[in-house]
Amino acid sequence: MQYKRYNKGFTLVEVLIAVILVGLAVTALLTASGSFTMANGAGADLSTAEFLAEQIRELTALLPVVDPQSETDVFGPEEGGLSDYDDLDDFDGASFSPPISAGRAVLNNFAAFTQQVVVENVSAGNFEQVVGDHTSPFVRVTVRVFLNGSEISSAGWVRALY
Ligand SMILES: [Ca+2]
Ligand SMILES: [Ca+2]
Repeated sequence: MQYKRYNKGFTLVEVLIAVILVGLAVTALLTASGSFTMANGAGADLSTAEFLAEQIRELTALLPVVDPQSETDVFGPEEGGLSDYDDLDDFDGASFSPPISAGRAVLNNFAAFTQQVVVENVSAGNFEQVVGDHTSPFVRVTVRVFLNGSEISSAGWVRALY
């Protein structure tokens, strides 16, 4: 007798359990795709930050480590502003917000980002050790990239004077 009842279809309890299971599965899927979207957004910001640090690297790559005229007399900018910067240490302490491109163009599309540049001399035997300005032939450049005031990426590299 009882097996006939099963053949007639699903009981209310079975349907309710199925509905709950489907609901749980959908919730899990939505949660997973939500965190995926958030991770994707953070990834895009990080890619932008790396791109912006790379702009500074490209911009300064062809500049001499010290000023062509004053050489090691001055550490920092001898000239007025960004368009006149012609050596690496001119960029020490510079902060660009909106950030700039390798061609020194203002990148208004990335106005929420800031590039901060630090240029320091480091010991020939240990690039982690900062020494006095112009007292070693090695210079370390650090670019920190901020998004809305929070640092999200940084890049550093070392250049040699000779
Ligand atoms: Ca200069
Ligand atoms: Ca300089």
